[in-house]
Amino acid sequence: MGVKMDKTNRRNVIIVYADDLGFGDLGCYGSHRINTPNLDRLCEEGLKFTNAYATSAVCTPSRYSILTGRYPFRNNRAHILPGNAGCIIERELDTMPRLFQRAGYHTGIVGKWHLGLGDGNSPIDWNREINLTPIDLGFDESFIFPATADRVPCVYVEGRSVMNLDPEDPIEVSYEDECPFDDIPTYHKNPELLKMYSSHGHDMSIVGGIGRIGYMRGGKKAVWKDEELAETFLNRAVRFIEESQGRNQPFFLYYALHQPHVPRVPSARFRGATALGPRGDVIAELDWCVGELINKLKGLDIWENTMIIFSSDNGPVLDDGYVDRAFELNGTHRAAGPLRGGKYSKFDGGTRIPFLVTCPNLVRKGVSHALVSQVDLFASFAHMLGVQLTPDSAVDSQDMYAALIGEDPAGRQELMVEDVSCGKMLRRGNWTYLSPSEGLPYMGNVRIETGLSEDPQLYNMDYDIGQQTNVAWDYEEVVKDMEERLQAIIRSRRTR
Ligand code: NG6
Ligand code: CA
Repeated sequence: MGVKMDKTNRRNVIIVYADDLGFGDLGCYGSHRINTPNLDRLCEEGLKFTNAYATSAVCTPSRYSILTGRYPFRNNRAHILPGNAGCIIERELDTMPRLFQRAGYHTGIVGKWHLGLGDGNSPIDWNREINLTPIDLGFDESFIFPATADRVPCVYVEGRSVMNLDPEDPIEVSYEDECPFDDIPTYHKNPELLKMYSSHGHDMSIVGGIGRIGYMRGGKKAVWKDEELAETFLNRAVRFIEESQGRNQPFFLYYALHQPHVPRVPSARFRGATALGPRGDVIAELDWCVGELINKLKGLDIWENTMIIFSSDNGPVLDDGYVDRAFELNGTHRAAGPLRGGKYSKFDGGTRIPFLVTCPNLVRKGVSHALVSQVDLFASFAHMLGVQLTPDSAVDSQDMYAALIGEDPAGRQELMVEDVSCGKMLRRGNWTYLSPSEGLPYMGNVRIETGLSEDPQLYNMDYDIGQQTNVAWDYEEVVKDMEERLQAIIRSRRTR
C-alpha cells in the first residue's frame, strides 16, 4: 500500500454529482435555453467528455458503482431504493472514500445518498443512532438526505442521526401500500394542503405541501424545506472544505446535488430564472451551486490544487411524476441532446451523461471522446494516489487516469450499462449493442422510449448518435460477439 507523497498526488478531489441531469442540459453540451455560465466556465478550464457513461439509467445502481467500482449487477439490491431500505453497500466492501482515507485524505459526503441506511437486520429507528451510514463506509463526515427528494423521510441525516430531531415528536416511516398512520396528511385525504400535484405516483404522505413516496409521521422540526435544500447542502460542502483547511491533509468530497430530480423546488432567487419552469430553474440553481463552490476554492487559494469531476447519475426526464409543466415549457430544449431515450432507458439517453474534469496544471483543456465509465473513477484515483488495489477492490473499475487527464484519447475498449429493469447494453468502439429483453418500448407516464425490444439492436454511434437505424441484421457476427461478451462480463469472477 505504498503511498507516494509528492504534491501532485496530494490534490484535493471533489466529485459533484447531479441527479437526472441530461447530456444536453448544460450550455457547454449544447443547451441554448438554460444558461449554465459556471459549468461552462468549468468546462473551459478543463476537459469535456463526450463518451462518458454512468453504469445505470437510474440512481441507486449508478451511485453504487461510482462508490464501489463495481457494476450494479454484482449486487442484487442495487435498484431504486425506498427511503427505509437497509444499506446495500456491505460494511466490509472497499469504497472510494476508504481509498482516499488510505492515502491520508480527509473525506466527506454532502447531499443525496440513496444507497440505504442501517445494516438491514432490523427496520431503521430514525430516532436513534443509525448503525450503518456513510460514516461506516469511509466518510469521515457525512451530511445527507437518505434517499431522494420525493421519498420520505424528508430529513437530513448528519453522521448517524437525524438532524433537529425532537424526542417529543419521534419519526415513523412506512412504505406499506396502506397508510398505517391515521393522523397524518395524505395526498388523497388532504388535497387542500397541496402546492404541487402529482402526475403519477407521489400520492402518499404530504410533506411541505408536496405528495411524496412513502408515509412519514412526526419529526416536524427535522423536516427539510425544499426551497432550502440547495443552499443547505452548498453551505455544508463549503463548511467541509473550510474545515479541511485547518488539517494537514488533502480532502475528498463527494457532493451529491439533489437537482434537477423531482420535486423541483428552487429557492426564491431562482424561481423564474429560465423560461423552462421549475426544471430549468433548478438547473440554473445547480449551476449557481457549482459557481459558489469554485469561488470558495479560489478564495481559499486551493483551486490550483483541486481536481473537480462533475457528472450526473443518469439521463434526463421531464415529467417524473409531478405537474411542474416540464413538457409544456420545454420548447426546443433537448435535455438528452442528440441522444435517444432518457432516464430509465437502454438507449444512450439513459446513461451517457455530462462529464467534466478540471484540475489546473494537470488536466488538459478541451474535448475528449475517450470512452469512460463512472465505475472507472475508483481505479483511476488509486493510480493518481499511488495506492495499490487489492484483488477484490473495485473489480469492474479500469484505470482511466490517462484518459481523465487528457493524455489518452481512447479510454476503454468497451463498457456495460443497465436500464431501469437491469437490461444490458454493451458499448464497444462505435457500436452500441442492446441485448434483447421483454417489456414495453415506451414508458407512457414519463414519455420515454425504453429501448426494450425482443430483437437484438445494434447501432453505429459514429453515423447514428440518435440510434435510429438498427443494423443488427447486417452485422450478425458483431451481434453474436457482443452478446457473448455481455454474458462473459456477467459471469466474470469478482476479482480484479
Ligand atoms: C420512480 C419515481 C420517480 C423517481 C424515481 C427514482 C414514481 C411514479 N416515480 O419510481 O419519481 O423518484 O423512482 O429516481 O414514483 S432516481 O433518480 O432516484 O433513480
Ligand atoms: Ca437520478
